[in-house]
Amino acid sequence: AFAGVNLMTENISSKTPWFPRHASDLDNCNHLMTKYEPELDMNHPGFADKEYRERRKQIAEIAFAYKYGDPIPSISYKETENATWQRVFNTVLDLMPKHACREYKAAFTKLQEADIFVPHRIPQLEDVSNFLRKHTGFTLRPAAGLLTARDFLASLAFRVFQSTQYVRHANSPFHTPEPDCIHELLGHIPLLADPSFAQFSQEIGLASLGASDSEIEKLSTVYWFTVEFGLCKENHQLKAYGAALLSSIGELLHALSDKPELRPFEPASTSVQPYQDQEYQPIYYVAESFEDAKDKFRRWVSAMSRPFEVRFNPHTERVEVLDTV
Ligand code: TIH
Ligand code: FE2
Repeated sequence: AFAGVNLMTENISSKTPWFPRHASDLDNCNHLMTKYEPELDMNHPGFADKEYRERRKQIAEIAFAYKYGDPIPSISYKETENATWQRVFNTVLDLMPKHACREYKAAFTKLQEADIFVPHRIPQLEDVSNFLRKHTGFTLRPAAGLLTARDFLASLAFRVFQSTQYVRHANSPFHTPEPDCIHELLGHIPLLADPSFAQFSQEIGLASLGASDSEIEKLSTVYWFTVEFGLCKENHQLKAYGAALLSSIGELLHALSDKPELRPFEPASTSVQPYQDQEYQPIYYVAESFEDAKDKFRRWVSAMSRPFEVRFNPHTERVEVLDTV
């Protein structure tokens, strides 16, 4: 596929949407989807809580000010915020042995050994970012809230994960309608430390660069049903690997009950399945394994229409564009 490895730009037409070429360009990939913010979403547990909204805003300011290369500022979390973390952390500890996939459990143990995952305090993103860098080369950037799919996926191409830093409302520890740092930390971080999963995440990101709006929609739907809500098989048993399941005990138990419909992960059909982003999912997709999901994903992506290919150069943190015609 990378036949004529001549770096080029001719195949990028004026119709190709802008995309970041260097990790520092991610400073421009911070557009938010505001519909689930506590200011606008009446169902958000913080909608009527002015103090909560102020706190969330104060923490989000850090993300707006952040620039490539900065260390991620540490937050001095309040006792109530640490207590919310502790409640979720302890339920994850209870449920993980039986319900989480083995890659998640292995990385979780490493995070405990590194003293990053402890019950009484929320980990700082800078420490987590340094941990990930050592294991898979992923790093974190602070995000002010739910980003547009295009911006969020683009960062994955650079092995950068955009992470919120504020904490869910104390009244609703076991499910929140928008991502918060407990979701990022307990849901996403362990698997981003797994090499095979990190590779899968980056490939979704690479496929999104310069893609059309409808392709972005499909890629974010695949992301939704895998990285966020994916189930997989392990010795004929069903396990969770999706971050939104592992950070939400409410939804995890729902997913593994007999209520939802389960279907085999198949990118062509999964990518066009409408999804539920406010309540528990009625449908989940089951992967045979990460390797199998990756194979299927690669085959599906190669049929996408983009007239160029991209490759990430980790030495320069640059995405190189390759001619494919
Ligand atoms: N519902 C998840 C949780 O409670 O942890 C957070 C979200 C992930 C994706 C969308 S909302
Ligand atoms: Fe997420």
